[in-house]
Amino acid sequence: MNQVERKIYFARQEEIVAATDPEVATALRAERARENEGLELIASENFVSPAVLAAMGSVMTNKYAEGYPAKRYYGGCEFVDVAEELARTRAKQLFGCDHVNVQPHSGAQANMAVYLAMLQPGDVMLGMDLSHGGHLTHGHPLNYSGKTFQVVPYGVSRETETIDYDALRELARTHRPKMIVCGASAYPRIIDFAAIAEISREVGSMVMADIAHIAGPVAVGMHPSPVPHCEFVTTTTHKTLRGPRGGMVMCKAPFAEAIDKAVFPGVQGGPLMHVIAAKAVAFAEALDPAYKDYIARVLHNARALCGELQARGWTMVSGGTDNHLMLLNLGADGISGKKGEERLGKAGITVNKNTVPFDTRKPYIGSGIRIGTPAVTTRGMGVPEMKQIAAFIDRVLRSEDEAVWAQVRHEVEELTRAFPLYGDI
Ligand code: DSN
Repeated sequence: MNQVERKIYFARQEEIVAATDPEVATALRAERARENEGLELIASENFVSPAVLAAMGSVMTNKYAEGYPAKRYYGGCEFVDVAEELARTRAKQLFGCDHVNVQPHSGAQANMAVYLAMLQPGDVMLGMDLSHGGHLTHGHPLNYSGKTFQVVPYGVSRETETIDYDALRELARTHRPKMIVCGASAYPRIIDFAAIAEISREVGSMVMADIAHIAGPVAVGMHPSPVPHCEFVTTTTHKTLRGPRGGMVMCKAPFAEAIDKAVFPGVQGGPLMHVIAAKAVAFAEALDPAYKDYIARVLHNARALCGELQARGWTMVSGGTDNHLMLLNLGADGISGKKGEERLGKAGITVNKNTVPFDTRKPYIGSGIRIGTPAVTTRGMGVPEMKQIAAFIDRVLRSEDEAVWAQVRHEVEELTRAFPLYGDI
């Protein structure tokens, strides 16, 4: 689809909505303009292809299909079965797993299904602390995982700000968890899944690796895969994987039945068949050699952006990045992550505030900002643009002057105009 065709396609889509609901159509148009005109640096966001979007906005949203292909509780499932089978086959090919369930509506529900399948309330679980880069569903006290299981958090070392595998081993030996949960939502370094699996074997526990953020690099072999080492691997499908918003669970063959039962009827009812169709499309795209090239550019851009920010004097958690994201530590005495996020937002640069390891500020304020390159790379940006973006971020974070932020916003719009997304508005 070329730019003109995209423009017509999206204008038509909005026109169809506008005929029934002008208010929602206005919001759709405004969101498309926001995505087009700004710099999207939220590490967990991306821009899906028109094919993925079209599959999501398709008639498959009309269909109830509780159950699994060829074993449904509703009639008329022959075509949604095709979509789900394609998604399953392609996911297996992409990650080399024994079994996959593509029905989880989100990453949180994928994780919940694994816990439901394998753990009993009160069981001991090791999970990475949210403030060290983990995830709410890895045992945070405010999340069902933390409320249901006895969670022992692990984290990064104060010196290196990278995962402290020795401390993790000690915790595992002391607490003998039933499950070790690894993976992260704000961790810029390679995760040694083989080492964690070795610890789990030593203490007789299982491992669940949540690769929501790094699924893309894992799929193309640019991050070590947890699949050979871990009993369970969960992911979302919309981050580096660049598919529709959703989740999935991969597992070793002996757990296949338990996982399927945990997803349905355990934690979910009817699957979102339009989203599953879009997952199938996204997996086909990820199997194309062009996707490997895309991930290589995401990683290259992250290193370039990180290096350029460091050269301008900014501190990065762990001193750099090996993946698609970096965590800029604004410092306990500097402006907060919240202020940084707000300021950059005024300049048309979207990031999210984040705690940094051993942060003294609350999560809603935070001392860091998380920055990722998947979305800007999808737009076609490369190293020269990363240098420009680093300069924008530097100017905005160092200035109290709204006029400077407005000037950067103007320059951001100029830059993004050269990389149109979904057709110009
Ligand atoms: N909200 C996701 C992220 O931004 O990383 C994690 O669930």
